[in-house]
Amino acid sequence: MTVTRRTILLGAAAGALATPFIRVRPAMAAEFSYKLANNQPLDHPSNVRLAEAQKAILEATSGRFDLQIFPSNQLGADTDVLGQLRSGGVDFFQLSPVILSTLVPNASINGVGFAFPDYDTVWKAMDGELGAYARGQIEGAGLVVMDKIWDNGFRQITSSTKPIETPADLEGFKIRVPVSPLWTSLFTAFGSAPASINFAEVYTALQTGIVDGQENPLAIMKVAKLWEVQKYCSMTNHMWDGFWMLGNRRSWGALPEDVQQAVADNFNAAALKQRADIAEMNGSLRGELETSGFVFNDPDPKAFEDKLREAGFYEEWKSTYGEDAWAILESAIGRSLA
Ligand code: X2X
Repeated sequence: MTVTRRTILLGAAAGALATPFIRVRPAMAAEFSYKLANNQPLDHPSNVRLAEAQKAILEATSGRFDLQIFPSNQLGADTDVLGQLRSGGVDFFQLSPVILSTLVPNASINGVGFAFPDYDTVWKAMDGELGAYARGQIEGAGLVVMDKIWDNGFRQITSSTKPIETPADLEGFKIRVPVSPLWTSLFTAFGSAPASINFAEVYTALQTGIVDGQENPLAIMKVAKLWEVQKYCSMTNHMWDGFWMLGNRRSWGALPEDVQQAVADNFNAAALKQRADIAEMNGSLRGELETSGFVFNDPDPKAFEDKLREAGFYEEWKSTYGEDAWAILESAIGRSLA
């Protein structure tokens, strides 16, 4: 086996190299040294802004609070790290609400297919009533969550075999989805063959042909170098996805109030900067990814939404989430889905 940067990262993903990549050492041993994990590569805007937040918190607390950041699934795949967060092995974890639904079922409501038309609607909803509803559910499950959600982005479908132009192109399509009932249900409604695979394994799954496609926002495709193992990128915008900043309740409770404040303020401020970074990237990424080899197409989203409705997808999820949660979603987007 040739050792590449990728095999090293896979080793890291298995926990072999549990040394934080991003680290500014405090002058003296900090009173609180907390671990933060996420699945995003080091050059994703999340990790760029987290590195700044780490410094800012160290300064604001006069060196009392030191954040150790473990990007790229260094501490394990998402569903494993969620367990570590619950037990306190990890103190903070940035996770998609849609994956979080494996623990907090209604947290995935922002991921309902084709619900959000644009970012204005997303931020109004997630900084407003829909976000408050989701955070209430998360806190009810015993986790701490910061107010501001970070951006992952609008998700697009890539394939090694063909562009996705119509819903019929998804029939029988072997596609990787993150581990979550909502994702599996969405692609089952299209008649695809979805495989639940954690992000840590996605590049290899595509490279070895376990699946023919996957779906992610353009920023993830860039930092994960997915053009190396995929050819077509179809701009379906089928779901908006973010990352909640989650905390272990005991770890959080052990911090004095002023330290909690410094951490929360800096995490929330970093989230807003990260949103702006992704918005800026969105302007240039398509061209960049085209240069790297992706072939783009723009399917009509309406046909895909209609197909989901015909398949009973919206009715099913309305009854799963319940009338109250569904009403908050529909009011946030200003239209009825089911
Ligand atoms: O796993 C994915 O595809 C990713 C990186 O988008 C999420 O965290 C949901």
